[in-house]
Amino acid sequence: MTKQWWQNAVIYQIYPKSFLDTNGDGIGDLPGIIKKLDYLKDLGVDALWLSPIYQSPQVDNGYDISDYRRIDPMFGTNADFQTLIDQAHRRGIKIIMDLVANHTSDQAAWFQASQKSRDNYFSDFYIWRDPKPDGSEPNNWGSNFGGSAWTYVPARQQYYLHYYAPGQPDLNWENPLVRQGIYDIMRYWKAHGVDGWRMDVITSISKDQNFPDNPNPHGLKYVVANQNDGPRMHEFIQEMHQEVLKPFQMMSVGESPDAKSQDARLLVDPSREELDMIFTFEHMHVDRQPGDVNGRWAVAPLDVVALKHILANWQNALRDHGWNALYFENHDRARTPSRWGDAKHFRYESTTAFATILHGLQGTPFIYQGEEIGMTNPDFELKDYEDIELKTNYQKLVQDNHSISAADFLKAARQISRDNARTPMQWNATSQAGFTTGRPWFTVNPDYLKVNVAADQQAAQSVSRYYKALIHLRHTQAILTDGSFDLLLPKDPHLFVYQRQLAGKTWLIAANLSTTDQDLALLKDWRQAKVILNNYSDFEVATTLRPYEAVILEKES
Ligand code: TEU
Ligand code: CA
Repeated sequence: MTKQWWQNAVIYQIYPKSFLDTNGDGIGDLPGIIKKLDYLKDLGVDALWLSPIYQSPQVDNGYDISDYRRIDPMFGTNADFQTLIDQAHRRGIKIIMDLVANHTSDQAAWFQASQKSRDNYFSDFYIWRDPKPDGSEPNNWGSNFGGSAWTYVPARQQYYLHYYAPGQPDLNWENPLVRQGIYDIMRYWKAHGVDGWRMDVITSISKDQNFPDNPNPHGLKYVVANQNDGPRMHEFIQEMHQEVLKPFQMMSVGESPDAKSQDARLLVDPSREELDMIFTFEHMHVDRQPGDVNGRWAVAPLDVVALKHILANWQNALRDHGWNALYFENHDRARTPSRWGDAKHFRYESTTAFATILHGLQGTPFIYQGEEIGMTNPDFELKDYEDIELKTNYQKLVQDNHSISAADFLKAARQISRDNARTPMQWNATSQAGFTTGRPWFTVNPDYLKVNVAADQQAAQSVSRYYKALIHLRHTQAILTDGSFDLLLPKDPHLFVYQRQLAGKTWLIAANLSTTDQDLALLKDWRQAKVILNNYSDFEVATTLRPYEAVILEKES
């Protein structure tokens, strides 16, 4: 099978607000991204996914869009974005935009019209329901950002649905005019040169039209559950494929919070003509207590066996029936060395060990800004955080439910909260890490004097040099894109080891994901092997891997 461009690609995610500020207002901007295109080219990435840059009231950092055809002035102008597309293309770098199609901002023209009355052209663009006879919400659905998923509007004497903030009303995909409106937006940006889409919570677009109460095992007032994979989801995605993705040849990677490896094929098997790839959340849940009322704030130590099991299942399930999107970090996830590794004692080693494991798999690797220099979680206090998810969940769980203490919530926030990834990019050791000459919109991680691009590039142990090597392998070694996959030692609680094979070549990819030496007896069969990559400069094939030691070895058969 001939490969699509994205199957040989490494994609870099930019969170524009925190990337580089060029006008001193403390907010990253499009000229900042343009300025760093040579940096990104040098890193070797093939495409950039930009988190939303459209006009937005910023209730959820741009995931609440009020005008899908206009760049938010805080990021620059539409002309700046055109320059970015053109300059990126000149360097052979593709541009992927974030499509937020499950919901808009409440300031979007569609919603402004829709909320006015029950009988205008836009009345049915959103999901409106009558109150219950006692005036309360239509059902017990909860918002991801706390409280009910329904907000009452007196002008209509009805509630509208929002899975996220009240400022993020859910679109009514049952309405064909809504669907065509979204496809129009996609074609508009295609005309400007955009190459593909990352689709925000795309699996939430179809809702059960009976709007049944969610099961309520913990006896809560509002329950967040069953937001994905609604009855018409596949139909809607297939329609989008026919209307836009196929005729305009746009790449797609959909966010799919509930997808498990068994059902992933339904979204990404090419024969079904839906999406190219999906982001699963399954492997993001390997450090939480299952079934806990506090959800993702009920943190637990990393379960390496579960991580291996999940990633291996995805490798096997999608072989010849789809393609994996490989990621550990993004703007909703914490920094891997802090979350799963040891940022204090083994920052370089643990960052590169997890990178080796991820980039050795079949699929398209995604790198989140700062990941390539091993950025870490800041140890903030509660007052320092900005994120609406964190604030609303604190209110709900600590102050209303009393199901977690303030101290434990803070501990969890430092471990897994979304803000960990959103601190400004650390370019150098000058004031504000070189991110801005002004006051940054969000506190720079105090470790920037040590952890920054300039320092990393000079360092003997350079995380970015290691990432460059991984990206180079992805571009030159067919075994990474096509080779078979076999997980070894599935039950070992510390070692992540697997083999890839193609055309008489075998690669052993092995990492010790612990802080102590671990025996790996099978290495004795690899004494003659060629070392493709390693993260300890004095690596020799022995039968022990040191803390977070990682290696890729090659044998000809
Ligand atoms: O995320 C969807 C989503 O499920 C997360 O918000 C979730 O709450 C978090 O990852 C913890 O599990 C997408 C965007 O990536 C996110 O930034 C937005 O806030 C959200 O949709 C709403 O648009
Ligand atoms: Ca700026």
